[in-house]
Amino acid sequence: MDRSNAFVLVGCVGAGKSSLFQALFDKDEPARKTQAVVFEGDRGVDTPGEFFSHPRMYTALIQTTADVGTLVYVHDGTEANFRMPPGLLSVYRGKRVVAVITKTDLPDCDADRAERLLRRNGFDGQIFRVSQADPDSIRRLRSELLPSTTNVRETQS
Ligand SMILES: Nc1nc2c(ncn2[C@@H]2O[C@H](COP(=O)(O)OP(=O)(O)OP(=O)(O)O)[C@@H](O)[C@H]2O)c(=O)[nH]1
Ligand SMILES: [Mg+2]
Repeated sequence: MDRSNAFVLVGCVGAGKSSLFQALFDKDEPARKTQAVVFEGDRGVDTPGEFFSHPRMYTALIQTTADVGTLVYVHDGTEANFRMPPGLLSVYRGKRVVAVITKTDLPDCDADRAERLLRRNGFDGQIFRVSQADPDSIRRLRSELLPSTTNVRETQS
């Protein structure tokens, strides 16, 4: 399967990857703890936070995402620390890399702080802000990551 147009969500446990994944693909099952890599056809991949946080899982993460065109780093907007494993982004040279700051609806979310954190750590891609409570924020991101959503439905049915 050609996943060069697909995106993969990576980021810490609880960052909001699966909630975002479900919303991007317009599903309404609540996100449960992700136990394994989840593929949505040739358009998207969701990964468990453990892949990102545990060095012994990097090989699995890198193999899973090798053929995917866009890497999406998902950062919890309430989180003041940057836990991106050193060197991880350089593995993805040649891919489009974007970041998403989640949970902007929460009072302790500080999206500006999160954005500064990413920039300070050398992240120079596009940064999006989303909230599960703001459908427009999801729509904006969907139009970037899934430019032809109608085709997704057609190929799946
Ligand atoms: N308030 C609020 N809560 C959110 C948002 N996005 C996710 N959450 C909550 O954050 C928690 C973790 O969300 P998940 O989507 O399961 O996180 P994950 O990154 O997939 O976590 P793992 O699968 O363990 O790696 C859940 O309780 C979600 O309901 C958001 O935009 N706003
Ligand atoms: Mg998950």
